[in-house]
Amino acid sequence: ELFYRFQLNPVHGVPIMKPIADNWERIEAFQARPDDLLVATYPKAGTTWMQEIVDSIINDGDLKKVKCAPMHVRFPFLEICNPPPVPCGVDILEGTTSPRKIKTHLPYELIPRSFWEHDCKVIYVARNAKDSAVSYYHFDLMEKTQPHPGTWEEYVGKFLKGNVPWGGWFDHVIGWWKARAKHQILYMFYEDMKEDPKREIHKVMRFLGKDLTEDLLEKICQHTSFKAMKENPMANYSTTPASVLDQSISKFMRKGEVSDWKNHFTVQQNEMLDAEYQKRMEGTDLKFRFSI
Ligand code: PPS
Repeated sequence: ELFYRFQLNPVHGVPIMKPIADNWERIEAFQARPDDLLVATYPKAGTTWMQEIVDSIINDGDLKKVKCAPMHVRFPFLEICNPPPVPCGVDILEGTTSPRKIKTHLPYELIPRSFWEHDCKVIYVARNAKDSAVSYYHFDLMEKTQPHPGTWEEYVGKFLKGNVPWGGWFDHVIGWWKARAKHQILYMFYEDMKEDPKREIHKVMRFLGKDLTEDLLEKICQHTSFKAMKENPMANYSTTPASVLDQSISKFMRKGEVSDWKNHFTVQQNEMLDAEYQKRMEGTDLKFRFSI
């Protein structure tokens, strides 16, 4: 079988899946172009949702274009790397015509410097730690290349220690938050997007320098709703083989809600996370909502 659950190897102290760590020199040397657009997230923060929004805006709401190919083709994943013959993200991107749309889960410190030399635009999406953990746990059960999450109890421990692919949630959201001072970064929150999708899509539109009509905005809202994306084979990863993403275990478009963590965290696990949150967020002006 081509795919198996990879080990995590540290890259500059961040646990990264082995094939990505093995390819690190090429990822680090990646050549960005000034008109590249990066969507950066900690895993499970709403990456795919933002990607679909961005692609819809860039294509002026022309859904025929947006539905032309699965997400990973329209919006390649920068660092992703599997054993040959599957091409790595950097190979795919080198052969992609501009303007490129690029997905990454890399923490700010690991982004290839070329992106900053060209002052590329970045949209970062952050989601509260508890819902991120729940979503990541279910994903790791069904994503067959990532380490097995173990029990939920075990997973909460690993998540808090940052011993999961792409490292710790706290370092990630804080690192990108601080980076806003230096770069063109639009920092978005999953909870805001759930609260008022049209308001948040409008923000993205402005950041991309677009000015779409109210009707088109409405159309994009509909097209990027959880229900529509769950049913859209070009957005729901149903084209990915079950040997990699086994959606009979858990759907990629699983629940799409804020505060599902209340159905998973025990009182004690919740207190543990709250304590860590207090400690780690102190001194930052970054705030998350755990319910809306
Ligand atoms: S990945 O693998 O990191 O790219 O995953 P990512 O896309 O970041 O996160 C998947 C979670 O986002 C939810 N999702 C949505 N929520 C609301 N609206 C829309 N349109 C939407 N699309 C995806 C998806 O259901 C996953 O969250 P959970 O909580 O597991 O349902």
